[in-house]
Amino acid sequence: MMNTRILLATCLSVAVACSRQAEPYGPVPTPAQMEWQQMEMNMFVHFGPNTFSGLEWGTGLEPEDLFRPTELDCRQWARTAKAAGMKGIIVTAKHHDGFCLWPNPASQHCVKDVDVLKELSDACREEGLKFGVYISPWDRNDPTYGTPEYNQKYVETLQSVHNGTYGPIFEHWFDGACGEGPTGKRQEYDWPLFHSTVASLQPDAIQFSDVGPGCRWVGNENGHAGETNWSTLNADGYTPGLGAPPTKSLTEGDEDGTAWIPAEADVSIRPGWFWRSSEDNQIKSVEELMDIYLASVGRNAVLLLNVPADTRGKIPTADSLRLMEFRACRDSVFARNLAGRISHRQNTWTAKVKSPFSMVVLQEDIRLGQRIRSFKIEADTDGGWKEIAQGTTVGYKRILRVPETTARRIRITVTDAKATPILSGVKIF
Ligand code: FUL
Repeated sequence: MMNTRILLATCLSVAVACSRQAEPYGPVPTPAQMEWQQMEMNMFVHFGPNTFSGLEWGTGLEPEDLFRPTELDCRQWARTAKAAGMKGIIVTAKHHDGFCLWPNPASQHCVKDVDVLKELSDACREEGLKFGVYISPWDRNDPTYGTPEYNQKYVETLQSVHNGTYGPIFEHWFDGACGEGPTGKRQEYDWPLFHSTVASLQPDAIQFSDVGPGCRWVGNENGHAGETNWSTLNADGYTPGLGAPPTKSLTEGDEDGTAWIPAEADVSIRPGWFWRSSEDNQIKSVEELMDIYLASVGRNAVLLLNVPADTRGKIPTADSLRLMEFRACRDSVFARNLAGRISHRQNTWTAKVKSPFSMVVLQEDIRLGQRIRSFKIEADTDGGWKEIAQGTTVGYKRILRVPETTARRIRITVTDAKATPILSGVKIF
């Protein structure tokens, strides 16, 4: 009887402890958002009439035959992205000039004898990459832009891309930009209709915009998330574009945000988004790319790195080489985890460590919600425990570059959290 009671009590307390631990706190990612977050780094490819005109924002008046790549090779894009360590490619299927890189039944302003989306989606599948699309709502070519009719055309455009012709689409980019100016056309976008169209055809597609619902713009085009970066956002009452949340919320999220809308940091490897020969010598250095990586992936965001295709329809050799150097650099920095077995007591995690080290990588189990508000990192050096870094949020991944440190042990203490903190990873490099 006694044993049974003890057994029962033990079972109960374990169950309580486990269920308490496993209880999610606040908003949590959907399985598709979780998968998306784990991709960490994707390639953006800007390609279209602007590649041939040298403009960043085409006028929409470009003749269709301006777009004439001489050696279009989407397999080369996919091989390059894969070798660079990217997990997916997002292409500008339609930029602001309205030109469609696929034969869009809802538009006359399209490619004539090639379907770039077909080539690229096939290439991505062959290389094991995911395929995504950017389809600009702002359209400088469509004569109906500025009238309710345009919303219907845009929906037909979405349908023709998301109807399965190009397989599963992992991310849909709703760009909020519109440069019409005070005397320009004003379009009342039917955002709920746009979002529900994509959701009904591709339920797992992460919908990017200033307010999600899948992921949010990070509020700048430098590839930098905030040092504090919550994956939660208060999106109610805001819309993409002019009605976007304040930049601080985009960059840092909202600690008390009611929806899980994590940040995506987009940036170009060149000064412009589209290729132009005059920028061939301005490709970002490996140091710049590493800084971007640490400020995006290292701050709980997904990095979307733009590498534009040239007039041949290929990723230029110089950009591709830089991507390989960037990969080699990451591989060497993160080659070997120097942390030994980790012991955990309350809000503190301690590990033996091989020295010297200069990077600390922390991860929270975000399936249970983002909880950590602040933490500190200490090293057990010859002079005793010494604080080497402190930070605010962790989220899916936080990478801290610390002064090169020689120590016997390392200790991470969560100094403030919304609920019991759960670190799922502590690695030292
Ligand atoms: C912006 C656009 O206006 C740029 O041309 C570029 O496509 C960038 C990624 O988004 O809003």
